[in-house]
Amino acid sequence: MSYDPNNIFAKILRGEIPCHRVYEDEVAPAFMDVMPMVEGHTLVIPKSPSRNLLDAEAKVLGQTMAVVQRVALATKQAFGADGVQIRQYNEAAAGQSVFHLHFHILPVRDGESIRPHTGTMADHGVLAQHAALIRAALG
Ligand code: DGP
Repeated sequence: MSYDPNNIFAKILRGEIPCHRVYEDEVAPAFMDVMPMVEGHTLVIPKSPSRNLLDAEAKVLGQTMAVVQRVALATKQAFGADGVQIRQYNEAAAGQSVFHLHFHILPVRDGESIRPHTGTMADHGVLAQHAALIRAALG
């Protein structure tokens, strides 16, 4: 299957759709997931187009993981989490619904349960507050 440049994350990258951005460099932006599985659920998406990990360039994967690590540390600090889960889905059969490579960052506290992947839309005011916490942690 080929890359569709009209997917929702490509539109976010082009600035056609708003998002609650927490970070951006030449490799990848990070922004709040609108259907968070936990408080602070953030997405990192490389600027370079690929459907998912399976068709991404190895160099892009390496560069993107450095951003994932940086944002993971910030979400952990911002939400007082005890750990961070990284999730990434490849193709619909494996749970992928947006076909531009992305990494889910889930800061998790001890004993906290993670909501289902296909959740409900969060309040935008709350997402804005959470994004501000992560930006502050990023310094
Ligand atoms: P998946 O492709 O299954 O890894 O999940 C896509 C995720 O993207 C899902 O957690 C919900 C989130 N999402 C879907 N549409 C939007 C959107 O327009 N903006 C943002 N920020 N997140 C979105």
